[in-house]
Amino acid sequence: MAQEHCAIMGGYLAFPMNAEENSFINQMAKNQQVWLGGDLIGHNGIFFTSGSAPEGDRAIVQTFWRSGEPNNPVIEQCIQMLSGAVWNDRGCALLYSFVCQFPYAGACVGLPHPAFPDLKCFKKV
Ligand SMILES: [Ca+2]
Repeated sequence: MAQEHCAIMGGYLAFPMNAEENSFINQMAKNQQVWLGGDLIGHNGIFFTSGSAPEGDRAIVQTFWRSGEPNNPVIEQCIQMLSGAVWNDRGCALLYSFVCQFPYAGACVGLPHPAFPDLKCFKKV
């Protein structure tokens, strides 16, 4: 559902590709739990990005799992960010806020953030 909501607005579920983006998404989320655009559905136990990012889905290389996570690949197939900008695998059907990422600057007033010269911007929904 979060994924579809972002798509309607022309974006996709945000996913951090490095520590700086991870921290920035956490700031956008006001340090609260949010869904990230990653899951392992149909990927043979490997987490992939999801959500129709322009560059396409890809295997997630750099991770920020909370200690002990991911801990349940059978039931918890989506990724949420917890307070502290650490990740937890979680059942995809649960309802949480989420952060959309947009591939062009005009989608977000006041963005992109100076740290993202590639014009990606992020928006909490
Ligand atoms: Ca978990």
